[in-house]
Amino acid sequence: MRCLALDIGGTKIASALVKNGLISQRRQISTPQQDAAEAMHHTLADILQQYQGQFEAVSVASTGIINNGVLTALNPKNLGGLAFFPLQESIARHTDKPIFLLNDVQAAACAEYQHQDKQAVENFVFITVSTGVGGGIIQNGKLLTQPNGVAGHIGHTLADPNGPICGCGRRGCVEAIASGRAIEAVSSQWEQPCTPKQVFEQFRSGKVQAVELVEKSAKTIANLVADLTIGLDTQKVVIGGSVGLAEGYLPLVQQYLAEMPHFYHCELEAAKYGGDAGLIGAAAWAEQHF
Ligand code: ADP
Ligand code: BMX
Ligand code: ZN
Repeated sequence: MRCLALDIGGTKIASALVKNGLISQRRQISTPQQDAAEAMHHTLADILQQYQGQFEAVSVASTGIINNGVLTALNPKNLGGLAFFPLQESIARHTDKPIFLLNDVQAAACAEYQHQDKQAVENFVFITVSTGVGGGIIQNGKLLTQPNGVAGHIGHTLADPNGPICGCGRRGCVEAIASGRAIEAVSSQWEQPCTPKQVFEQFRSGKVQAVELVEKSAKTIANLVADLTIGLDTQKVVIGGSVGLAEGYLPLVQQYLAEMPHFYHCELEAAKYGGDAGLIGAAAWAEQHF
């Protein structure tokens, strides 16, 4: 089946045709941050138009809680204030092909789990460190999506009760400390304001304030991995997202995890599909449910 796959994140929207796990005609645009609902309707219309006549199904991996065809943002700040969006209906205006919807990180988990030895790894988690921090949990070989699409929102577990208020309204979430947006919230206030990409360049050249900021994020993710391991008997964690995949980040998470008692240890690696895990996973999900 030829699938039009979309990956809607807080920073970028990727689209591509996927057949037999192979990507073609990949495109990428920035996620609208102004008049977010109207802009999202237009963006989806444009994408559907670009690929018209070339697909048998549409599958969307999107940031947010995806349930009953609707996107509900746990952290609306990640989507230009968009808290609610009728994703299924918006796409159905432009195609009569079947439509499949899934959270972006649940989709990435689907993609990466395809490569695991299913006998050896029954409990698996994908963590993205990107605009936010998200998760896709596979338990006993099955992706957790039911009953409300919420499972996996581990970016909103507690990292520091005295930490900053998260966009979800709770204080001290992992996402409020470790995500790209959290890094930017700090680095944009520096005497010489920086983007997260620049923070990582400075981290790699040893600049103290950048090293401290990246270390704080990596330590928070290492603790999240430890909590998953001890709470769910997670056997392997794969990391993705532009922060998660930034050079030097994963070794730091691995180092912090290795410093913990052995009960908390878990195999950790980078996403094989890199920034395409959401697209590949969306297509795989559609194949499984076609
Ligand atoms: P999305 O959240 O839309 O899926 P990404 O995975 O690209 O998108 O994550 C976006 C976040 O990653 C932003 O906060 C951005 O500033 C940050 N970022 C982008 N490129 C890099 C990089 N090379 N190194 C570190 N952080 C990056
Ligand atoms: C947020 C949440 C998750 C999402 C995660 C990563 C919203 C809008 N999104 O925790 O659903 O999976 O971010 O999303 O509440 P990304 O945009 O960083 O890829
Ligand atoms: Zn939160």
